[in-house]
Amino acid sequence: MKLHTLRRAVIGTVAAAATALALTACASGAANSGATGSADDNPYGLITPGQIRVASLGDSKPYTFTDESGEFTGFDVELFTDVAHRIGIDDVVFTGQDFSGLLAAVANGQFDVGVAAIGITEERKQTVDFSDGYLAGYLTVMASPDADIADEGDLDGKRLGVVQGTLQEAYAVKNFTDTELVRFPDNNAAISAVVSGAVDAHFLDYEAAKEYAEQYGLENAIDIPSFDAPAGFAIAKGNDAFKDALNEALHEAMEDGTWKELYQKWFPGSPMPDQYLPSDEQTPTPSESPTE
Ligand code: SNW
Repeated sequence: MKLHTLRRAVIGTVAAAATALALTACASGAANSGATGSADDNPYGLITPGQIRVASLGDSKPYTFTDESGEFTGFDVELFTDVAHRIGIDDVVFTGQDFSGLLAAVANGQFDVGVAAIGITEERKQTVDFSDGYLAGYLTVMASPDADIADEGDLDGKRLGVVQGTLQEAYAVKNFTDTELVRFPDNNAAISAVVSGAVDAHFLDYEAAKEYAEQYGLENAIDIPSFDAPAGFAIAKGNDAFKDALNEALHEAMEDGTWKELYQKWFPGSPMPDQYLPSDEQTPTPSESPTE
C-alpha cells in the first residue's frame, strides 16, 4: 500500500508537470499538436507519459499469454504492440490479471488499456470505451472425446467450466439452464478440472480451446458464433484522443497487411475473415457481386 501511495504521488507530480506544460502550450497557441508535438508530452492521457500499461491475461494462448521466459506474446499482444508503435509508443508493459477484474482495473485508471480478446458488448460499454473491433470468432465448448458432447442439448446435467466475467459465462447462464456451471478465475484452472474429470467440459474462446485440445487430447465439441461481439481494446471512458489514435493505427495495421500476417502466424489453419483484410483483398459483398 505504501508503494502504491508513493507511485500515486509520483504520478501526481508528473501529471501536474504535464498540466503545466499543456497550459504553457495553450498560452502559446500550440496545444494538441498530437504525438509529434513537442509541447504536449502526454496527448493520450497515459498513466506514465510515453508508456502504455496494459491489463492482459497470462494464459489465453494464442491471444495473450506468457512464454517460457515470462514475456507476454500472442496475437493480441503483437497486434497491440504494433498499434502502439504506430502512435509513437514502444514502451508497452503487459500485466496478467484475472479476467473478472480486468475492465474495472482499466476503468479505475490502474491500466491504460485492456487487451485480452475482450468482446465489445453494450453491457461492457457501460464500464469502458472500446477501440473498433479487430477479431470476431467463436465461443467453444471443449471436452474430452469420451464425454459425448456434440451439441448444446448434450450439456444437460453436465458440469461446465466458465471463466468468471466472460461472454461464455453470460451465454451459459442464459442458454444452458440445465447445466451446472462451475466458475474459474482463469483457463488454466478450468482445463486442469477438465483433465482431472472434476468438470465435463470448459467453455472458452475458439483458438484457446484449439490450443488446449492439442495439448491435452480434448476436442472442440461445440462452436458458437460470437461475431456480434468482436474483440476490441478497452480504454477508460471519455479518452477520445487515445481511442481515435488507436483506431487510426489499428486500421493502418489492417490496411497494410500486418493484421493478416499476425492472424496467419497465430491462428494457422483458421478460416480467414474478410473484414480486417486490406480493402483490395476483401471479397465483394453479394450485392456488389456480378453473379448476384
Ligand atoms: O466475442 C469473441 C470474439 O468474437 C473473438 O472470438 C475473440 O473472443 C471474444 O471476444 C470472446 N472473448 C471472451 C470474452 O470477451 C473471453 C475473453 C478471454 O477469455 N480472454 O468474454
